[in-house]
Amino acid sequence: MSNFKNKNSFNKVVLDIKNLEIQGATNIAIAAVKSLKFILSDFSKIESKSNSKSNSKPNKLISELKNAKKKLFKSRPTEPMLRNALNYVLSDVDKYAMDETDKLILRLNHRIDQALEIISKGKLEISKIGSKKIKKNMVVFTHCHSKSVVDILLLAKSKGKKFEVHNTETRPRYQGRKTAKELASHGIKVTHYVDSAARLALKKADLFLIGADAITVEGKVINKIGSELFAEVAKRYQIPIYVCTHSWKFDPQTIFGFEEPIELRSESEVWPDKPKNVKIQNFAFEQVDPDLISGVITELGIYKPESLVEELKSRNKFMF
Ligand code: RI2
Repeated sequence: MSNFKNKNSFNKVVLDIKNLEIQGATNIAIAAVKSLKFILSDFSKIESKSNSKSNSKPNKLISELKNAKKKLFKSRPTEPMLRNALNYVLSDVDKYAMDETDKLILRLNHRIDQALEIISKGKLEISKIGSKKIKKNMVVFTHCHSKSVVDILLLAKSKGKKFEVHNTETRPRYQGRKTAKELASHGIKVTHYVDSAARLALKKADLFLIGADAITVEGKVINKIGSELFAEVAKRYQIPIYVCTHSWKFDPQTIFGFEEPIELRSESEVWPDKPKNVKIQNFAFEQVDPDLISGVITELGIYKPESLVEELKSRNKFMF
């Protein structure tokens, strides 16, 4: 990209996603789709400068976009929503290789706006459906920071529902603190626990809400490390577990036998000055077995994990 500023801006988004400055699967997908606009605006400038060749072919633009997609895909490996959102914008870009560049730029900007609108409307639907699960005087347990879960709780609060939240700090990046701060700032009573005290929190809970980073064809939900551990405990105390997520978290590649990669993050995130001969395993996520999940709250409605995949095949055809 010729415009150094925009190239920096695109690369900064990739870095911010990688180091969790931009956190949460939905926010990551939104930031990735928006970052394509930096590339398109560079090419618009080139086009307007060389307006003598206004019918230039977009092959350079198309290859820049494909490189950008690869960089964004690599920024966090367990994020099918990022991949699905970028594919929604770019999957048929080769079809327009004979278009004029400026026409393709217009088309892609429109496609980006459509993707952002689908995600935004989906977030609202998830909040509306999920907030109905919050009953008066409930204790809700949650882990990590899921904007989908937080938005459900904030909407329930705005409807005058009285409930409290018990949540875990979520080592090593402490995303649970983000949840606690956000909920408390809206007047929701929050009790915060270290991760290893989650059983004490769950014993008091009526409902367990978590987000998701990925859903596989088998209906497995991949979410922050600790989710399956806490789901096992919740099962023991017969606490219903609902996953709150946009349907674009489904990974269509898992239909063809691909395993969703589980991101392994740096040892230094856990113990910066660890002894040389100590190995640290810092998996960001783990799989939650579909049998432990009461339902998946999506913008399409609430489904058992396995039946969600069938619904997706008819509703999100661009993925298949
Ligand atoms: P929303 C987060 O991962 C958590 O695992 C959270 O449950 C999930 O993304 C979904 O978040 P990280 O970015 O899409 O903290 O619901 O590694 O915001």
